[in-house]
Amino acid sequence: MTEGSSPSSQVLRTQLATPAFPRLEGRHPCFSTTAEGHARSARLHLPVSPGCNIDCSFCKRDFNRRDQRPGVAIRLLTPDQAVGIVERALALCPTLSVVGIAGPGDPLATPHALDTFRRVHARWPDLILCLSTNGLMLPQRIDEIAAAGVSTLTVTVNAVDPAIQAQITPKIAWQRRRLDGIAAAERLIANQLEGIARAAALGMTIKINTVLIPTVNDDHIDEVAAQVAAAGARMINIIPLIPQHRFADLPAPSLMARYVARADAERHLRVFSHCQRCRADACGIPGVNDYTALLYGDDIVAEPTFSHG
Ligand code: CLF
Ligand code: SF4
Repeated sequence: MTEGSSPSSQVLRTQLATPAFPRLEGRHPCFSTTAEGHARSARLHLPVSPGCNIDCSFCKRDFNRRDQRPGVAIRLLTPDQAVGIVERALALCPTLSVVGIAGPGDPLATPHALDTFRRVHARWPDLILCLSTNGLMLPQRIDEIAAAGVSTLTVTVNAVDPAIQAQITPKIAWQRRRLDGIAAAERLIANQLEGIARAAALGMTIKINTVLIPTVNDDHIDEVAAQVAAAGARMINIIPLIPQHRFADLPAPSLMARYVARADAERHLRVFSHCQRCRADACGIPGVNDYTALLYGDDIVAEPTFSHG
């Protein structure tokens, strides 16, 4: 038997040819799983969420025109301005089918994201609405999220073991108090898993973003994938750490470490492998075209780094 027709390569070919989410295939770049599907439609990110309620060790939020990474935008938009940007983006970008909110901070830490989604959904009910969050506020906000028209959800889950999570996110703001260390980690993990389960019960399609952090969570990916799959997630995106902020001295994961992590995750979930680590104001087909500069009338020069996705 040649390598090209081995059982494992046949499984891979079948997976690549079979949409995991038929309703979203070709319409949502981050929930399309065939070779062509993810490059067929565009997403627009609306940077309406200024603040965050947790403190990740790899996160460096900023407003600039250069960094090509989550957590960065040219400027913050009000919900009103965001509606104007959607109108402009629809005129500029013919394949636009998804409006997402993914920062620059956490979309559930302030009310602007849900306010924006409600306005966009009322005016363009056919657009797919996509939310990316750290999950701390998911259980409290899930009914509002569903009512606003959000159908695809990404939750960033970097660990399900509090001892590991406490290294990644050493403090959080919860119910007007600060929680540190293990207490913070336990609360965040519990809310993430409960939020995923409740979103799944409401019919949302859920992807997990997991930042692969050498020496911190690289031996833990199997467990993360197992627990989020059991909670109701359908896909996982393993994002290599770009060392910055308190993790500036860690190495970026090697190609082999990324392969092993994806293989570990694949035991439990479909693995998304086309992530472009988008800015909080990205517009276009990820990795194919970018209308952001035209949309805002500004030049953007790419400089790859990473924080929240
Ligand atoms: Fe945006 Fe994220 Fe929705 Fe996609 S991005 S909120 S799920 S519409 Fe996609 Fe960009 Fe990777 Fe995110 S390529 S960073 S996974
Ligand atoms: Fe908040 Fe996301 Fe930054 Fe973490 S990565 S501190 S969740 S904005």
